[in-house]
Amino acid sequence: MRRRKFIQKSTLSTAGLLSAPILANSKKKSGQSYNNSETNNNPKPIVIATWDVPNATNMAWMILESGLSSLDAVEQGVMMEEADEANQSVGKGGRPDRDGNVTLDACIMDKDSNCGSVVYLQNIIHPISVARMVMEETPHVMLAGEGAEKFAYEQGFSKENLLTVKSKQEWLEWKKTSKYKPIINIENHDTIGMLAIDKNGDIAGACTTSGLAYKMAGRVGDSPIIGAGLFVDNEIGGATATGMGEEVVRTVGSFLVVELMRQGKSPQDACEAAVKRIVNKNKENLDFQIGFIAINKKGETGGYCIHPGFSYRVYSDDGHTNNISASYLTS
Ligand code: SD4
Repeated sequence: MRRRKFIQKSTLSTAGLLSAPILANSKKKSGQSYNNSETNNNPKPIVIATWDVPNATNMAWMILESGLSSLDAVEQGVMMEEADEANQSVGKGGRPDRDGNVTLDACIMDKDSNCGSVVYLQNIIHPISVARMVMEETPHVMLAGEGAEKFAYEQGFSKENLLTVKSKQEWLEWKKTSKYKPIINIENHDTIGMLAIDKNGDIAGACTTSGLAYKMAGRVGDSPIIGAGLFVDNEIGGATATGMGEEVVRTVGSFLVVELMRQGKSPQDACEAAVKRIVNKNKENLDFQIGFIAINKKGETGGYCIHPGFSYRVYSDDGHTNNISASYLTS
């Protein structure tokens, strides 16, 4: 079992958490080489993220520019949204489940196919960093619920009330009718999935969410599930998803996108094919949103969704843009 304590627990504050992962050395299984037909001989940093999250992509870009790894970039990038109380789908301020508990899911994957994940995590503002700790400090991939929370405290994370006044008020309002529709508001959800390539040409990804608003207690979606909400293969590329997690899980969506790229599709075509796979299984009922974004080893990007309204941020040498995703349905 690998146990490297590279952060002094006693010095970890919220501010410390924000900077700690930058200081942490990306690990481990180094020296693994690939016979890679898609070798990028002139790697240029790039970051792509679901939704219009300029603060997140800006942070990731700064980290890539400074020469740190794509793993550091995606972690620090999505942490911006986890800490942003105004984002009610991620981290602090996330909408609670039907019982009023904010429960968070996140996963992270690096260039060597190491991965870590937390599900149903409460009271911790940065589930993505706990997921990274699971990856780096345990022999496991996934920790859930109380065990994940206990592990986070052992690693020096502090306990925090994640239910903001605004999210609590909205939940109390919802409780008056308690209509349980596990259908995402297609205009208003923003699980943050992020993919990045660093100066070495290595790819990493992260995905973090509070899941469906007012979900059943214990419900977990696609976002912390490697292959569903996120998948990275450093030989090929990476993909991540937002939207109705159950449908992404059923098709192992992000893995599917990467495998389609392996078969020769561009990131754009791969995202489209994966969305169409889901559409074909749900022809009678498309009142849910799915959005995929993808990047390949060459730094080409793509995004596609079912309903109009999804966008994704890209930051590269070419600029920092919000891209309106093409969609299967036009209205
Ligand atoms: C989930 N995929 O838990 C997530 C929901 C989502 O913005 O994308 N929310 O199913």
